[in-house]
Amino acid sequence: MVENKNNNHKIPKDHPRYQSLKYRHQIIEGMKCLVVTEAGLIAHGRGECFDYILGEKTSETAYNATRAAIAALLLAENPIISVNGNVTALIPKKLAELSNLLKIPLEINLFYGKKGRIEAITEMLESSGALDILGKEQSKMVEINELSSNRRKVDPKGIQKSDIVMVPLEDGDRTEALKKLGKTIITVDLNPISRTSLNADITIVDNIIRTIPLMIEIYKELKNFDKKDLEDILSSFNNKENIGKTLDLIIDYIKKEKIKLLNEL
Ligand code: PTJ
Repeated sequence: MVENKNNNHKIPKDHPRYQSLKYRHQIIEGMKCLVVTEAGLIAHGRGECFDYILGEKTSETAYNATRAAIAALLLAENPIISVNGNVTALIPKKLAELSNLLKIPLEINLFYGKKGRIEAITEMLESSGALDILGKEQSKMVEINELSSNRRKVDPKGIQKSDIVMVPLEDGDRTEALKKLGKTIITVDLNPISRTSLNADITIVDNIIRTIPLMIEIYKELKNFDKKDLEDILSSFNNKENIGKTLDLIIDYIKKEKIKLLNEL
């Protein structure tokens, strides 16, 4: 049973939408302590909608993209995982575990730079066990000229010097700007046709709550692979083709739901 501190209503574990409600309330609680921005609630709802029409499970295409992402991160020289409010509120412990295992820093990079948010996110990540957090000291940040949003402020030890950036739950323009700077982009986005999804090099169309634990599992499998095997995984992955297959999955899912509905008539 999860308590919804919002109105003292308890969510029973046997509720058919238990998982979904649990994460909703994590986002709401995250907003109350400044980790999540108000717009983060809307972003979460948009994600839920796509998750619904993907059957709320990791597809084969998402699995393949996640495997390619781990291969790319293991081959990278200066990889970095960019984190925002939603990602932190949804899966802080596993995020910290992934960062610590792969020895990849987490860089806090926010679209909505409200006072107190960086401190709140830092606290949540640190108390979840994250050992290497960048983007904490605004005075030490440098600016990316290609970007006008708050996301232009990056850590010189992180995103600025990175070769690969993982940008989960991203809004529009940053992927394009980072790509202009020659960086390889991995994203996690339930919307397969968002600008970020279409512009990234590796697009994982899945819920971040499933992706991060899966990344840990796949890392354990690939960590002793040699360079050549990792390069083979990467070169056999085609992002555009994979997104196309994901769109087919959505079409098939809707068609199946339609057939079920018509058979019930
Ligand atoms: O914490 P901040 O200030 O950096 O702001 C973070 C948000 C998420 C509010 C900001 O980046 C934003 O407005 O993002 P967008 O433009 O709403 O895009 C977020 C994308 O993430 C959308 O395509 C959603 O479908 C997708 N998304 C939402 N929840 C999930 C998700 N993808 C994967 N897993 C989710 N749980």
